[in-house]
Amino acid sequence: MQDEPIDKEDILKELNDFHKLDYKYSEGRILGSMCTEAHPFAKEVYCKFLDTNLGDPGLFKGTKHIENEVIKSIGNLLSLERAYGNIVTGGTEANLMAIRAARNHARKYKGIKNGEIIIPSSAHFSFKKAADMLNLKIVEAKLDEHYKIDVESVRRAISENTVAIVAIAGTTELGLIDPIEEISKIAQEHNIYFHVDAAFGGFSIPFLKNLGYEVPVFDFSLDGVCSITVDPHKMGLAPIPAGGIIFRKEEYLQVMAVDSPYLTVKTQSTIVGTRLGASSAATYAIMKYFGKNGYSKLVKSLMDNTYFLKEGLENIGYDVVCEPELNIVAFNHPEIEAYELSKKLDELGWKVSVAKCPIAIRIVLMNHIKKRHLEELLEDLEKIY
Ligand code: 0PR
Repeated sequence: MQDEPIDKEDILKELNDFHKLDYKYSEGRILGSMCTEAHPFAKEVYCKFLDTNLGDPGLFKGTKHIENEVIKSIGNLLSLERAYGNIVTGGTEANLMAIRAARNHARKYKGIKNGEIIIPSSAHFSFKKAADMLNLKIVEAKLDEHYKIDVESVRRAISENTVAIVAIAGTTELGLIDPIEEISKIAQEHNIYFHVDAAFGGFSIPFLKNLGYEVPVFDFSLDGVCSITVDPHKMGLAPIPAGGIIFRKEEYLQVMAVDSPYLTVKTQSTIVGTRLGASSAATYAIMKYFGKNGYSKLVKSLMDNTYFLKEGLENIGYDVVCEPELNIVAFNHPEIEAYELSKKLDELGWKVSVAKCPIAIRIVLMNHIKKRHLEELLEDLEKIY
């Protein structure tokens, strides 16, 4: 740091120059992101709550009330009347909290010391971080031929050390929904904690259902489901960072509680201590502002774009790897290998990502990608073809 203060104008100029190096969502070229530009109203509210700290909720009673209300609303969306949980920094922290709750619960009530978690091989890498931090062994369940968790593989993976089973509602790579209902039954039969990672799908599946799409049940209406991750900063149009973790019972928070004697609240269950109230306030604002109908309209337009892209790709001759269930399309050129194709697209300015299972170009149809961008993309893909 330099000794003397620098003028605001100069600092801003410098920062703007750096910012110019960033890709902008509005350019419609970011095709592999699960985040998008937050809604302007959510950003406005976020700024108003920048100084609030939910780490000491007795000082910020109003903002704590907002967080509780958001958790209640998201819980209701997921068929849970009385929800417990927190708005956290993202899906990673939400999944970490769920697995920590499961581990502590199993340790307390079953005496399990060397715990294992069963996750599908399609699970997001955040579970690897959680297992590493919580000293748990990962047992990977296989996928079936449709790239969804194989139910029998889960059954076989269960041992006396299993502390949690995880399934995904909206996989990171393909946007697929695992057979949650069947896994929920297995978890119940064996009295094992069941966590659903709906970081991506949680803010769209309920609305798709209302719109009449055929989507499987994935939420708390299934008795075996103990917790669900659902991220406002993905499909919820809230600013980053905003993840959500919803628990069915308060005891899952209690088994994680540590004493925080000098604070206004005497125990804390979250991973993070000092934490943003702005994320809760912005999520509250956007959920009220959109309502169910607003989100339904948004999700419908994203699904329309998804089918538009899928059909466009098939018309040119690309192979779409699976029927999209949510707003992700994964595809391959019949001959050009996916990494090679992604390089060619990159040279044309398109920022795509490559899925690993199966290897394919993956496009997440978020709100910043408009029909005109897809038309341009299809034109480029036709030239490459
Ligand atoms: N669970 C699922 C199913 C996810 O897809 C993700 C992230 C997480 C948990 C973790 O969430 P956080 O990243 O909020 O902690 N999925 C995206 C991914 O890894 C995140 C992402 C977003 C990546 C924008 C790139 C990007 O530009 O692909």
